[in-house]
Amino acid sequence: MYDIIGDTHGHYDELHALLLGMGYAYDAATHNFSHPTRKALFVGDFIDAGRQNLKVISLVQNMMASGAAKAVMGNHDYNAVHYAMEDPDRPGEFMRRHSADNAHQHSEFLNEVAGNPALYQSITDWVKTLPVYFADGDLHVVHACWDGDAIAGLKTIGAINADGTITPQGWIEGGRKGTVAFRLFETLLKGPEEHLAPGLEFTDAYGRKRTKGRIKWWNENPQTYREAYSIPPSAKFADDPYTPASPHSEATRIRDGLRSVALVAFGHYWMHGRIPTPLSDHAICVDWSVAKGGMLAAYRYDREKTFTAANFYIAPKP
Ligand SMILES: [Mn+2]
Repeated sequence: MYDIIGDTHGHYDELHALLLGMGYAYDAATHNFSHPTRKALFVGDFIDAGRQNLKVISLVQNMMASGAAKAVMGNHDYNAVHYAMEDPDRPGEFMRRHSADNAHQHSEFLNEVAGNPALYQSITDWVKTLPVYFADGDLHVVHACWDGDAIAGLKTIGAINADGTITPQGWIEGGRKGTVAFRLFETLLKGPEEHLAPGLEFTDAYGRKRTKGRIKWWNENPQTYREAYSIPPSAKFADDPYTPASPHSEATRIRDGLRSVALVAFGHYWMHGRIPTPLSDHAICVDWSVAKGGMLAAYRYDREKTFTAANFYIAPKP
């Protein structure tokens, strides 16, 4: 069955150790891993932060080509395509701005492809072959947030194909702020935010006043604001009883949609702690922050009906 592997962010040595530790065999001649009975299933975010972006990418490419792995696209992978893509309406400009912040976030990857435009192009072309979601039986996998309405909506407007890959039109609309496609891709790949109930405000880590909260969409029945949104403990209302922001709350809509989804696995949320645990019987995050001093983790799925902490696997230190 599937070994669901968290965000790698250019950390090849940890990935190599993780796969060896799970019983995958490495073939140095082809730079490929395989397992007799299992498949790797990557939740995306292969690049940025770490210094071994190309080794990670080429391994995932080889594993997918040989049938040893499947993968969904992460927001860093998605951003890489827009960063490299010229805006058809504004020649000389790119779909993702080459601002100092964006360039910095992407710098380790850009350094590795510098001077090799053919390789750079081949990698962004490969990212375009990745679907934005994956489902097999009970198991549903997406980089940041499972939202069945968003997936259906992207199909309806022609932004994704039946297999979950992004259409040429989807790539263009997804890069334009204010479009439906932009918002729906952001939900799936970066996770949803919404305005808090009127009057609620908190100060974020950068000292900015915020009235929007990042939804902890996997919490089925949040009792407090802290359980409903990622907000700092300093927020005065963190432990107040939670009420939805509005009758049409985005959080409520996504939670309602999850009732028809048996199991959901995702990355993206930079989990912390020494021992990975499921978020609930039905939800796991496999991103345990290898790129921020944490660890690379996998969840070894065997078609169980509920997730269990015992099935998490952590890479030995390489
Ligand atoms: Mn991410």
